[in-house]
Amino acid sequence: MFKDFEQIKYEGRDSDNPLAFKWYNEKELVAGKPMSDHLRFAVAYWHSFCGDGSDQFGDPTRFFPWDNVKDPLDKAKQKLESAFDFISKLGTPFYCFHDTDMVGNGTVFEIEKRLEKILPLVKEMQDSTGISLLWGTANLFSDPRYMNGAATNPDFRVLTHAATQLKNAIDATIALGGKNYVFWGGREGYMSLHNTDMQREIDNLAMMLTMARDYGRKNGFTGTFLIEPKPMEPAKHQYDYDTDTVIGFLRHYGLQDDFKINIEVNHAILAGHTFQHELQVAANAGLLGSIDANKGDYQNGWDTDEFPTNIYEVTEAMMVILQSGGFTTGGINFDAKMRRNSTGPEDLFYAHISGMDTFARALIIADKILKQSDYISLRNKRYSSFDSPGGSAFEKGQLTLERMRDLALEYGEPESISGRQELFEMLISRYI
Ligand code: XLS
Ligand code: NI
Ligand code: NI
Repeated sequence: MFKDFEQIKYEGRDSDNPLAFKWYNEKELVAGKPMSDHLRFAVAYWHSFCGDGSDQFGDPTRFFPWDNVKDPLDKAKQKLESAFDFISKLGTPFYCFHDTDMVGNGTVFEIEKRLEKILPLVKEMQDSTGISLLWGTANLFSDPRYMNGAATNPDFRVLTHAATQLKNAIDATIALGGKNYVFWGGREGYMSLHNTDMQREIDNLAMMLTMARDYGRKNGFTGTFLIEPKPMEPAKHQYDYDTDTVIGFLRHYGLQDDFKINIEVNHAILAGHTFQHELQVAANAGLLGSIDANKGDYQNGWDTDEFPTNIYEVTEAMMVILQSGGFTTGGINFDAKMRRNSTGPEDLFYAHISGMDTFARALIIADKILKQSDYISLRNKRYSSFDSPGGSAFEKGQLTLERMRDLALEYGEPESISGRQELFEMLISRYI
């Protein structure tokens, strides 16, 4: 599928070549590390090698050379070869997949058999190309058996099938040396509270995640388990609503030492937050794991999963990521799809090159803002009164309300101090 393309190279910002990087120069050092170590890009198997452009209103607009191959395993092999050819030529160090992206749908036991057969080939591909698995996951939302949820289904028998797929996807992730294992709770939520025992469903979700954690650890998985919050779609309400909700859930059920958060830009927007907000909440809790990079649409209310191009939004994000110390096992997965009317294989290159350049450029800008501008010191200065004897006694828990009243008397009416939001924004625009 991609045989007419050559290795994508860095040509610098003056290049006119759409099949070259203008900003992403993997070896270039930023904040003491090569760009590739900061960004840890991954290609998503589902959007790139399964997404055919179809939507609720129309048939496929994109065709793959393996579309008419009958045998599921032959199909999986052809797809695998093209996928690794694309990823190698693009030069991202990682990829991510759902079990069914790789081997197609079927009963959980058919998926199990096909996975068993294809895994040695995937391993070979990884070894010969040097591409690694950022995360694996199970698709527990597409098959009709999951229409009422997977771990939160009211029928226990469905949970046993979900668990089978989950076990096999964890096995596959371990066999392929995956750095993380992701849970996106596709249908873990409800459509109507009238027919839903919410508490029981959430308890059952936690039980399934606990079993997954224990199974993974027992079998040598040393990576990170990740939960990817999303407030809605396909369910009306999803239990992993946003980062704060997931942090409360993880702490309540004692999962916070093994799980972190995988934050997706468009999901943050659907939850009524900014991407920056979700990243900061996760960073505060020490649970910022990985990100699903894309771009939402501010004029509508669904997950459009566009490729990221919003330099302002991504710069804000990179500032939080840099300040939190960056990724360890996580990275930047392009959970993004081309528009329905982008139909050629070259479009898949353009989409990824543009997304990678956006992040690379934002990384450079964010590093400069943090290092060269007054951004950090201006922010710290707003809190400097907490370094006074009174303020620091308060933060250490040494004051009472009575003593606070005495201090109020002593200080007198505080003069107003500007928050200077426009100055902060000016700094960011200037460095962009
Ligand atoms: C869907 C999710 C999904 C997860 C993986 O909205 O983003 O693609 O990332 O199951
Ligand atoms: Ni995602
Ligand atoms: Ni999404």
